[in-house]
Amino acid sequence: MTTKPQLYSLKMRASQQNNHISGAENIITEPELEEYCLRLLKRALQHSKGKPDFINLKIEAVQPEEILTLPAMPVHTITTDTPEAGMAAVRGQMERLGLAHIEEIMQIWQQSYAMRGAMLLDADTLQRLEPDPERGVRATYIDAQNLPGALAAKQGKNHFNEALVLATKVAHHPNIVAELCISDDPDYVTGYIAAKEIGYVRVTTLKPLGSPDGGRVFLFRGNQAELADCIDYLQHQKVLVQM
Ligand code: PML
Ligand code: MG
Repeated sequence: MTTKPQLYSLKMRASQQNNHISGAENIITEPELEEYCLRLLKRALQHSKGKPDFINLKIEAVQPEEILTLPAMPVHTITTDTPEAGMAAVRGQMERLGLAHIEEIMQIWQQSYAMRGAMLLDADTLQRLEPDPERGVRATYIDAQNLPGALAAKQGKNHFNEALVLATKVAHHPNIVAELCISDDPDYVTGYIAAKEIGYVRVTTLKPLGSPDGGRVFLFRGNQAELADCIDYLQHQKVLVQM
């Protein structure tokens, strides 16, 4: 009888004087662990945001029955040449979703640039919903499923693949209305708006090249019990995404 190898969640986060530099994660088998630890360590040490003075590698066992497997969201691309045109494209998608308070949400999005995690915002009352507003909420315990076509998502930094994995997990929760994202990497200007109704809509220019500004907002609609469920899902549910 052959036994399946033990699965592990591996997470890396790196910072410099408490400022976030880089974070990444995988869900992998025991034989892959050494290789992926090295990959994430190299990634922490070679980031365009600077040299970290703190690197944390966290390894936790995961049981197969704890994992939810989801198909990746459909992807669409809107090509824009300037941040202004990019932001206008995001506004257009928010209109398609029937969101009220679009301008307010666009303003509040900028407050997420200083946060470690994402902002969780009530889509209608605009109330901030994170238990710790400085830390924000983290959508974590995610990876691309280990299929041959998905290896690019697991090996080396691939902004698009990693974001599609995260966005697929986030949008799957019934009380998430949409997600807005700009990368905090100075050399990456493509961002997205994602939602169940519209899929993952990439917008190719959302900020000027060289800008370190970036952050995520998860728009929520629901009651208190649904909020608790949503935060627990985002932070604890293990998810593998079929790319
Ligand atoms: C990040 O750097 O964490 C966010 C990446 C956004 C990727 C957008 C895309 O290329 O589709
Ligand atoms: Mg980054």
